[in-house]
Parts: sequence; structure tokens; C-alpha cells
Amino acid sequence: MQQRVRHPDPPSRVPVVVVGAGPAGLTVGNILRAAGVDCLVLETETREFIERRPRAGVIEEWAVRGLERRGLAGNLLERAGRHTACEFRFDGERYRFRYQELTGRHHWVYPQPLLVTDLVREYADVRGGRIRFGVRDVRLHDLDGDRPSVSYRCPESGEREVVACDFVAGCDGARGVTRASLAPGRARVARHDYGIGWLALLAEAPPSADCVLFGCHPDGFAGQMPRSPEVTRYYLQCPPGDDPANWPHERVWAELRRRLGAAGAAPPAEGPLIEKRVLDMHDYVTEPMVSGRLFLAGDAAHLVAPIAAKGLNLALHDAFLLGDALVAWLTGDDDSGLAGYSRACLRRVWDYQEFSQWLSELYHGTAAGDSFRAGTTLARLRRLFTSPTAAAAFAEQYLGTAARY
Ligand code: RFL
Repeated sequence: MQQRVRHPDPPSRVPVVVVGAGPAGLTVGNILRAAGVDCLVLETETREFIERRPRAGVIEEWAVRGLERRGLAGNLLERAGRHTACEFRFDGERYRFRYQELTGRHHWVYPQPLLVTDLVREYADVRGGRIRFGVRDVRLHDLDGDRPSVSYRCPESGEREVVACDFVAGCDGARGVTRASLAPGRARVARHDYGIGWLALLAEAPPSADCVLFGCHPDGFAGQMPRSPEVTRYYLQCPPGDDPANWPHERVWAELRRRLGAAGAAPPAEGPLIEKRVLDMHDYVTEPMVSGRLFLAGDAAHLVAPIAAKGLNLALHDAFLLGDALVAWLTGDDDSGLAGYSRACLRRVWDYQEFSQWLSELYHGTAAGDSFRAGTTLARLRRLFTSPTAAAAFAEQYLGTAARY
């Protein structure tokens, strides 16, 4: 394919083109650079934008250890909060679930923009990785041959650039283009819609408790996720497709106080709402996550509603497997990692999807307007605090610590 030079340093060929500079794409890029494999990361947004985009915060211990092993967790280990318990609130009472006491394991809380900032700096500034921000109209070509390519419109010149490669890593999230490039008929996309919306809020206010709170209330679910001493994420169950304008400041704080209210609990500390958007809770899984020379990773391959705070963790899991498998193929001619990639990712993906469905009933069942479902949901909630076996099973799934998936 004809290549046209329009950018100061556009490569004509690299072993791997990574589409998307989120946690998945940047982790793949970092693993490749650490092994001396050249690659190009293409991102539609600016660096400033991706370093500020608020999203996840809860990261599982195994994922942090995976980052640490690859030299990517320095700042995180210094600055992230360590969470050892969560608290359920139902029937007007507080029930603290001390998972570290039960399992010896914990969660890390580190806002996703900080993680992305660390990963971009390490990739581009420390490991010398190539990255193009602000690219437009990314297209994939010839994925079924052994010389695929990726083209995009250059943000400076408006001209189309073409980069030949051996592999494409599709890490462009839920709204990207790579999933649509899967050969028709070869991949299946399984979908699930919860029929529930969450108003996702970021408040400039300290958290009212030192841990994650889950309010399972007849008026709807409410959640509190501490992000930092100054910023707290809140969620409020709402109708899917609801307009955030229906949720003025006073209504938000009144609902949070009601749904998170419990005997002896401090009310949420009020503050300006710096993010307010409605998320419709839905999931999808693409199977297999591979088509020819295209390997999908993270939200590009599977979306898990933020109910169980698993999406970033799955994105990192995929990225570790894909980065290592690409290095093994490109430096050692070992194709076993790539051959088993999709299967290895999907086992954890489906396990987390199942947990998310289970948890959804726990969060939303009391507000379903069905007294039978409310009764079974309360029984499920109480069981976590009366049965050590049920508590152990919950802790394993909540922390992602199963010995095998
Ligand atoms: P990302 O982070 O969406 O990154 C994809 C990148 O690709 C770019 N892009 C393109 N680039 C090139 N060409 C194109 N055509 C492109 N189209 C898009 C995008 O600009 C972007 O930079 O996907 P990735 O890397 O797979 O990471 C997935 C995670 O971001 C996501 O799963 C989590 O944020 C989900 N999630 C949570 N996960 C957790 O594990 N723990 C949590 O506590 C948690 N909280 C959350 C969440 C997601 C949320 N939202 C907004 C849905 C809380 C919320 C509110």
C-alpha cells in the first residue's frame, strides 16, 4: 500500500499498531517497548483530554501486581488508597464487609486519569514509544493477510497516512472502530441490557466513610466510591435514558442522604457536582476476540457495566496477556500466547459478567417494585453477614482472586 509522509516522523511500518490510548492500549504499548518491540499508538483525543477523563478507580490487587511486575505501578503504589472493607446499607442498618480480615486481600483505589497519565508518560517519555494524538477516521486494512495496515487522517495536514504492520491491537474502547472490523460471521457479540440507569456523579467533597458504600434502598440503589480526600464518586439508580438535567443539586443530595441513610451513619458531605451523566447499564462480550491479525483488548472486546467495578481490571488482564503474547511471537517465534489469547481472556470476562449480574440483583432487587424480589434480595444480602461460606464466595468474586478462571 502507498505510504505518504505528512508528519515529522510517521513510521511506514511497525510490528504493531495499537489503536486507542486507554489503559489497555497503553499497557500493551509499554510491554512492547520494554521488550524492544517498536509500535505506534493511535489516539483520537488529545493527551490532555485522556489524562483528565474521569472514570474508574477501583483496581484489584492482582492487576496492580501485574503492573508492578512490568515497571508500571511506581506512582500507584506510592499514592493509591488501600481499601480493606466495603459497607452495605439496607433496612436502615449498616453492615460492614471486612474482606481483608476474611481473605488477607485488599483493593487499590487510584483514579483512572492518574493511571493513564502514568502509562502515557512511561510509554512516550521514558520508553520512547511512538504515539499520535488527535488522529481522525482510523481504518483497518487486510487483516486476514500477514501484512495488515492501519490508516488514519493526519490531524495536522488532513492527509491520510498508512502504516503497515504485523499485528493490530484493537484497544479503542466501547465506541471505537476496531470491533466493527471483525470479519462478518466470524465473531459473535453477546449482549445483556439491565434496563437500569445510573446517574454517575463526581463531587468535589470528601467521602462520608472510608470505604465503598452500597445503599440497597426501596427507592433505588445508591453508591459511594471514595476517589481521593477531595473527590468522591456517587451513583444513583435512575430510569435508563434519564436526563441529567432532571437531577438538580438539591435532588441529588436529598436522594443520596435518603438511600445511603442508616442508623449511626454520617450523611454524605455535600459539594459541587463536577460530573453528572446517565449510564445505561448494559454488557457485551465479543467472541472470539481475534480476527486474522486483529486482537481486541479491553472495552473494545467486552463491556461490563460499572456495577461491579470490573472493566478496567479486565482491560489490564487482556493487555498483560496480549502484550506478552505479541512479544513472544515477535521476538521468539512463539505463537502459543496469541493462539490461546481469546480463550484465556474470556474465561475471566465471563466470570466477571456473571458476578455483575448477581450483584445487580443485590443492588437493585429491593427497588424492583416487586415484593417477592425485594424479599429474596434482602435474604441474599443478609446471607453475606450470616453465612461464612457465602461471605467467602462473595469476597473471592469481589476481589477477583479465584485460583483459576
Ligand atoms: P478506554 O479507556 O475507553 O480507552 C479507549 C481509548 O481509545 C480511544 N479511541 C480511539 N482511538 C483511536 N481510534 C479510534 N477510532 C478511537 N475510538 C476511541 C479513546 O479516546 C480512548 O482513549 O478503553 P480500555 O483501555 O479498554 O479501558 C477500559 C476502562 O476505561 C473501563 O472498562 C473502565 O473505566 C470501566 N469502569 C471501571 N472499571 C473498573 O475496573 N473499576 C472501576 O471502578 C470502574 N469505574 C468505569 C467506572 C467506567 C465508568 N464509565 C464512564 C462507563 C466508572 C464509570 C463511571
